[in-house]
Amino acid sequence: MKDYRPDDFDFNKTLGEISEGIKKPNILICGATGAGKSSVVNYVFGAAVARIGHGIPVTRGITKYQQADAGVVLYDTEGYEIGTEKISKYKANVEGWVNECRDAAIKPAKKDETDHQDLTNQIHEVWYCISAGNKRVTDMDIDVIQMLKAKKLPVAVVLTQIDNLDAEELLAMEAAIRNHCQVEFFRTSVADDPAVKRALQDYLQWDELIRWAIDHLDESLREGFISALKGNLEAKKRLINHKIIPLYTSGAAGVALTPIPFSDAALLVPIQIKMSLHIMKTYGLDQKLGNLSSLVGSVVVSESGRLLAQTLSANLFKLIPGVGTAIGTTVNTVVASSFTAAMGYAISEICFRCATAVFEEGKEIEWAEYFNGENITALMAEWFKVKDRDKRHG
Ligand SMILES: Nc1nc2c(ncn2[C@@H]2O[C@H](COP(=O)(O)OP(=O)(O)OP(=O)(O)O)[C@@H](O)[C@H]2O)c(=O)[nH]1
Ligand SMILES: [Mg+2]
Repeated sequence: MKDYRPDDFDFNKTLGEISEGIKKPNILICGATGAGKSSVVNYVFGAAVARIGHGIPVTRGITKYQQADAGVVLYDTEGYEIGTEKISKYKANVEGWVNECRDAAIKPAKKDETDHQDLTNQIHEVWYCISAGNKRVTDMDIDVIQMLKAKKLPVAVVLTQIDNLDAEELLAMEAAIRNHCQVEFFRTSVADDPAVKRALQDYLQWDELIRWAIDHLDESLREGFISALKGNLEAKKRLINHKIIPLYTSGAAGVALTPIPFSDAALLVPIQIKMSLHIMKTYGLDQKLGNLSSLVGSVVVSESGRLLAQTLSANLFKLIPGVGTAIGTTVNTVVASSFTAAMGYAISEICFRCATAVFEEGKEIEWAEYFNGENITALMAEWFKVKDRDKRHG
């Protein structure tokens, strides 16, 4: 078997290729000064996505935040102060910008062709922040929201700072939004006082806001959005299982379309490395420690051949239908794709555990205690057993 060594791979370059392949949704963040726009963005995506001073002014009053390694592009509008003449300028600015994006997105059609919509540049959805602290929905808010709706943009109201008002006031604001804006709204607060958080927990709708945001994006833009989220590890796991791993299992099957001798199984290693880095990136672990990528890559490189041999000798593939009799001498499409799927499952589980420990429990962890051959082997065996059970139960 060709001896791959970790030095043969440029892990950062592979991570760069993965980033380039992910389409990013453009989200417009609107609302008055102090409404809590920046707080909402930091809460949902983490502070790194829209760091102060890292934005590019695209037009007067609108700043674009686009980090190379983040899956979303945010357009933050400089808020208006209630009761100033800046208000009408705000609406004109936002409208002008949305129009510009839309015009840039419609490519002139060739003869005999319908207009081709390029998704890249247009605004995909709007989060309109209204502070509950102000206790009212202004005419200005209503006006801008109606303008955006008329442009057929998905608009959600993010009702911010709900820790700043009582239940009765909250109901009155919600009625105002329902009656005058006719858009979906979500109650939020970033208050971090434990007693306030406990009191609010039944009212907060962060998860609903995120679900709305995903549902209103084109399928092709969802991966970028989900990978940019802070936390939300279950949503990330679902994305990995349903979208990311299948990408690589079909790649692996392609390599083995003509069954490859067992001795060439290392041909699958680059696919498995890229898949592993993709999974790691989706959980946000690539941000955590620069050389984690090379650790993960190295484990995959050094373990892949051994794992395949071990999986074969433990007869785990027999649990998978369609492997046939060639087993032992060649790797066919079923072996290649199920081996890759099992490895994807193992890496995803390990990353999930790391991300939970690091992001949710704030622990300092020893990466090698998670990413090692033993853990990968045990989880891969688990994957084969689950497949076998699924098979037997129809
Ligand atoms: N109590 C409370 N205060 C909040 C909440 N969200 C934001 N704030 C405070 O409100 C102020 C404004 O919040 P920002 O997130 O900066 O508001 P913004 O809309 O980005 O403001 P501009 O960028 O100036 O337009 C800050 O002092 C925040 O700490 C919240 O949920 N509860
Ligand atoms: Mg701000």
